[in-house]
Amino acid sequence: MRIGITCYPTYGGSGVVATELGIELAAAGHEIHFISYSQPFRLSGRDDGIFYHEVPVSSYPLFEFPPYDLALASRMAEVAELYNLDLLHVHYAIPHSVSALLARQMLAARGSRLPFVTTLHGTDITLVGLDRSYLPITRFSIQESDGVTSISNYLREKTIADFGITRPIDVIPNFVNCDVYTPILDKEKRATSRLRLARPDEAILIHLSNFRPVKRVVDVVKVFAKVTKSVPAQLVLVGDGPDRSAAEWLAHDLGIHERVHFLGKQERINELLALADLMLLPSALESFGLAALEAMACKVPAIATRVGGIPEVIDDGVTGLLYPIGDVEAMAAGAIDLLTTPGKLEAMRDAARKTARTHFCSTKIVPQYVHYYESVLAGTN
Ligand code: GMT
Repeated sequence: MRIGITCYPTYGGSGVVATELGIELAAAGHEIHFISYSQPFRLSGRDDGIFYHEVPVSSYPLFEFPPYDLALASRMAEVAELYNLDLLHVHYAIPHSVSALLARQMLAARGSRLPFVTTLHGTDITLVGLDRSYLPITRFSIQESDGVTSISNYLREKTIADFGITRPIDVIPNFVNCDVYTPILDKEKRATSRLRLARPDEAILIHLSNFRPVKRVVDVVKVFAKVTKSVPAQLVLVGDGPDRSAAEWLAHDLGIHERVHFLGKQERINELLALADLMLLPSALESFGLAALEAMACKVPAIATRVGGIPEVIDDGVTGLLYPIGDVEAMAAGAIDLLTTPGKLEAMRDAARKTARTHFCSTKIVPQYVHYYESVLAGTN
């Protein structure tokens, strides 16, 4: 198949899923065309079968807000025609599904068919999409999509309830490449690599996000401050965003800044995750929690919140621990218990990897997308 993919190219879960999907589909022999305002950050630019088409957005003194959604629709239609695309797959409804709808209409007027699939990821439904200025058009473009998928049951139910969507929505969960996101089996190699971040007797806790308010990064530092009073440990924070400075100041004010490492945006996240003992993910909401899944595949269980789709990924007490939002006391107690009770963390590490492998490997999930595309093209979805 020749598939056009549109996503936000920046640091964010929906862009990660879209990019990894494109890479997997290309490896399976499909031709993938990314259409976005810049190259998705996980694309190397050298992958066979993957093409990138930039969307130029011209400015003009009259435009206070240059209309990206229109430029995107034009480029989608153009790329579809030039490269004979079979379908478009857009990730994150706003504004991508609206642009895809326009592109489909433009091509229909020229006698060509361009069905599009919208994948709902999270804040497009739970936050931004609910804003009155976006809700009617988001609802319309979801309803009019040729196929709609959601990354968790939670998000599917939420979309139906809050947007009154009546067309079918299929759940295709997020996935991870279990050969790339994998534990370091060689004990000596792992121990040597960990020395870059911690002493041999110290635990490594990790957080990975875009540091938006919904991630509650300040809670990460608060939990760690309590853990480090009982257990020798280092905290590694990967990513960047609006709440980074608040977290940096808190680490400083609590006098733990020498044990808290803000690494910023990193490329080989799999290698960092594999060095950690535990992930901290105290988000106010996650429709799925891709970061937790990536950690689990590396044998790193997460201390997380019982919100949104997280319970669909983490089995509380078996593959991680779940707590109410903001309960830093309990999260710290859970982490300390895991790190100090002999055998407990090891059992959870094994269970986390097993769940990732059994339910969420790309080898299992990507064929579901291919099957879904086929049903959209056949009009049977
Ligand atoms: O707001 C974000 O966290 C980014 C957002 C995105 O779409 O880029 O992430 C959402 O999609 C991810 C990939 O499907 C999910 O793993 C995240 O749980 C989800 N974030 C939220 O629901 C807050």
